[in-house]
Amino acid sequence: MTAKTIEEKEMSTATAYKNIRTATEGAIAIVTLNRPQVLNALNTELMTELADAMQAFDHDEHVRVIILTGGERAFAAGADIKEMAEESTVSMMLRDNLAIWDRIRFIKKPIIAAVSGFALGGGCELLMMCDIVVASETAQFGQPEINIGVIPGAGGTQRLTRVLGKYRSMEIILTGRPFSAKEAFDLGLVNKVVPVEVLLDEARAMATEIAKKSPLAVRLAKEAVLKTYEMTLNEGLQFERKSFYMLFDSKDQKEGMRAFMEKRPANFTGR
Ligand code: DAK
Repeated sequence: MTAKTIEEKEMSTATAYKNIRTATEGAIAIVTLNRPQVLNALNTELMTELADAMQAFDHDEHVRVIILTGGERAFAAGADIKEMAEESTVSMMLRDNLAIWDRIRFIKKPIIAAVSGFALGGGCELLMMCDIVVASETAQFGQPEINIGVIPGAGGTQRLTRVLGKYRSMEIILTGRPFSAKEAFDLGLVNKVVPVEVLLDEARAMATEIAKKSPLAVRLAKEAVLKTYEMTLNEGLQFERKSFYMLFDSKDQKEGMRAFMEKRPANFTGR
């Protein structure tokens, strides 16, 4: 992959979105949050566009991996406080933004978050809906909702606790304190911390590696790992076994195993 920037590539990619940018590079789709003037605050319009774009890439057979990123200063500084400030319980319930967020939760293709700068509140929750997180050394994480009189509302209390355990998660959510990329790495919240200049290249390298695999196997592997959160060990093991057996009806399984025996790289077609 050349060091071409996303911006350069996007000049040839026309999109109708106002708050995000999208581009494809072969089998990799890149979605960039783009409201820099408010540090990519996640308002309803942006979240709707994000869910639309993610779903479109999920249905696009040429795309195998999605990278979700923001700007250098902010991945996203949370849900848009100005949009929410005067809402009531009823209006929040009627607006039902969680339904939009859920559309991202159900994306079947792997999503790699490439995070630089602020990833706070809903921004941190958004990256926790991704499957792999690469962070720049300047990334800053946190669940600061407690500072504005609310609590995390898009999965923070649940997903952060599953990753960090009760005590560390409790401290982060009750104090609202931000934490660095290094701490996030030590806590197991991010896969890798890299200099900001190579953040996207690192995400691309991971995406390129995953894009070479059988998309069917990748899809079932993602589904099986996520089942850990919802099933008992016994149910999860049964789900895994059935998914494993299912793959033996695919051309990719035959191709993968034959390629191994013939000592050549496999060419997976997703069939
Ligand atoms: N919302 C709206 N605008 C924001 C924003 C936000 N979250 N974060 C920053 N901005 C805006 C600022 O207002 C400012 O705009 P202007 O005043 O210039 O018009 C601009 O971005 C630059 O920000 P600052 O001037 O504040 O920049 P600083 O470098 O001084 O500070 C900061 C950066 C990130 C530390 C600070 O902006 C900050 O503390 N931001 C708020 C962080 C925060 O509290 N985030 C959590 C929000 S609550 C749900 C889904 C999601 C959620 C809940 C439910 N459902 C589906 C049910 C999520 C909730 C949240 O995320």
